[in-house]
Amino acid sequence: MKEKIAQIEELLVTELAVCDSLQALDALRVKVLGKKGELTALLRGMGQLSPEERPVAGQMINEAREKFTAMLEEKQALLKAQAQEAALKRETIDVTQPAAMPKAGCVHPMTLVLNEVVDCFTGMGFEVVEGPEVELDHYNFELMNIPKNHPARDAQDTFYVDDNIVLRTHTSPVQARTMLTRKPPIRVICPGRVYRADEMDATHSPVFHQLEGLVIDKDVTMADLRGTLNAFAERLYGKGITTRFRPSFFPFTEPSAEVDLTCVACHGKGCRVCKGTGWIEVLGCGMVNPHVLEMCGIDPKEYSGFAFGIGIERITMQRYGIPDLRLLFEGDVRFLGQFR
Ligand code: 2NL
Repeated sequence: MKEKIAQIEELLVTELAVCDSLQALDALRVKVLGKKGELTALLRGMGQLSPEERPVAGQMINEAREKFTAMLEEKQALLKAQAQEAALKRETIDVTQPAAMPKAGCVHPMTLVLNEVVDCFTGMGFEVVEGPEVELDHYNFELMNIPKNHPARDAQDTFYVDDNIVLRTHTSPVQARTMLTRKPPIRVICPGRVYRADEMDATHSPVFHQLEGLVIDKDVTMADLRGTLNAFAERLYGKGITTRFRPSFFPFTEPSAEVDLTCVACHGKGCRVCKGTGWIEVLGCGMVNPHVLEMCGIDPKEYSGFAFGIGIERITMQRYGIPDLRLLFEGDVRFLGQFR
């Protein structure tokens, strides 16, 4: 019996020495101490012993069981400690490594320009007003003196939601709403998205951005309009930049003008940018048509006003030399990343 136990111990010692995982250790435990294990087999074989031998053999087996169990547990503790150490090593974070910098975004060129234009006018005492992009035909067209059958409200140009509702084609309806709800003096700018049923190309988009301005007070004249726009031109483009007014037509202003700015590239000498003229077209404006004032609840005998409309895309493209409008809408980070 002693010999058999010694054999099992020898086996256990040899296998423990090469055992390198908790699973293998458990298999070894089963092999030695399990129900069908080697030591248990000795216990079963005790029936063949004489009654005198049995208690001695039983005690030897029990002592061996305790000893083997202790050996297995010692090895288990060792393997667990090794496993934990390996895990710690694997999961170590080097807190002294430099962090990967997060990618910073940047402001869209349209927003940069819009902010500049808005700052320029708020600096002169204008207030920013916004309004709905889905608008009643009445505010978008009727109040702007664009009667039924006027070419500007042709289905080719306007997105109709239904007979009475359109996607606004300019921000003028915001100003119409302002006139209807406030008393002069009024000094507002209305920036926002506007819609025209155009095909997308280098200079057209079905959605674009406008900023309109409106001033209504007693004795407002074309000189005030010119002075305001000259101040805008100098503030945005620098000293020495001035405006040139050319006669034009809009249904909502009378008289109306297209406004050119001294070419910023050549300061009026004539170059490729201004096609040799020394001037660049930037906006449309005029004195508010008395009929428009009247429809918007303002007495044209008491008050007069001027208004202007600026295309933000056009100013942005001029400012940064952007050749194609689509670059402003595509959101390509290779393009946008240049404006930081
Ligand atoms: C352009 C022309 C313009 C206006 C917009 C306006 C608004 C009211 C009354 C009268 Cl409430 N006029 N807005 C006036 C003249 C021109 O825009 O070429 N925009 C890009």
